Amino acid sequence: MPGMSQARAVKLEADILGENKRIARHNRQHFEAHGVTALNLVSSPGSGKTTLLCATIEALKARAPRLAVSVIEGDQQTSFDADRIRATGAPAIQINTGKGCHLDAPMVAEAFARLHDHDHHHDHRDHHDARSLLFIENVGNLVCPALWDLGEDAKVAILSVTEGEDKPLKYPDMFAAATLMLLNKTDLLPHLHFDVQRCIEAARRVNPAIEVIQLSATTGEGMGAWLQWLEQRMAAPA
Ligand SMILES: Nc1nc2c(ncn2[C@@H]2O[C@H](COP(=O)(O)OP(=O)(O)O)[C@@H](O)[C@H]2O)c(=O)[nH]1
Ligand SMILES: [Mg+2]
Repeated sequence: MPGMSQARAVKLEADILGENKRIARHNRQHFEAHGVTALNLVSSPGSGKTTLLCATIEALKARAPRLAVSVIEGDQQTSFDADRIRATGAPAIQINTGKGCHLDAPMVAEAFARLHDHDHHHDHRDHHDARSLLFIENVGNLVCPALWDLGEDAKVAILSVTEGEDKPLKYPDMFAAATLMLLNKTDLLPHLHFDVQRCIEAARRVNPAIEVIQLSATTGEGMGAWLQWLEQRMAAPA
């Protein structure tokens, strides 16, 4: 940074991360107090996060009609993804990070407060005792979002089969931070040279405890296992 000593830059970075941790802790307590299971979806751009979210919301409408689901969308620009989510009927708040490559805990705190206001104004159903789901779609980026705690219950890494089975080894921080890896676009496997077992081994090498579900957001194959995972996570939050 021009005009700044290295030591000062390092101190500034540590302060920002420390402040983020403090607000992430606050978010976590706030989610817990509201019975919210918050999941932070991280991946490279185009792995299918928004497609999967829309399919998940539609499937949950049939499977758990009383479950409240809301979404915080992070992108550098545009509100395209929030518009796609709102088309399903679920409330969505778009955050634009501009030059930023990840969401941080203060952004999520602010967006959650706006979602909550929305809920109070427009939804008079009494679901305050029930658990609800909050999906946070992070900025598409396999590096930076790994560093930032948002106060989520778990990070879910989405890797699509078109990206190559070596990605967990190339971007280990992300897969080390994730509780679950969703291997998406399995409908495309017949057209690719992608070794599913090698990919799972790569993920387990950086994170032996990582859970893996293979699915296709477009055909719905494997969605049942993902919905079951969500239900278990809500029943036994961290
Ligand atoms: N074949 C196939 N395409 C998918 C699947 N999921 C998403 N896509 C496509 O991948 C592209 C990027 O999806 P999107 O949901 O916008 O990804 P995001 O950037 O991670 O939110 C779109 O053209 C989707 O239609 C899938 O399971 N199979
Ligand atoms: Mg998206």
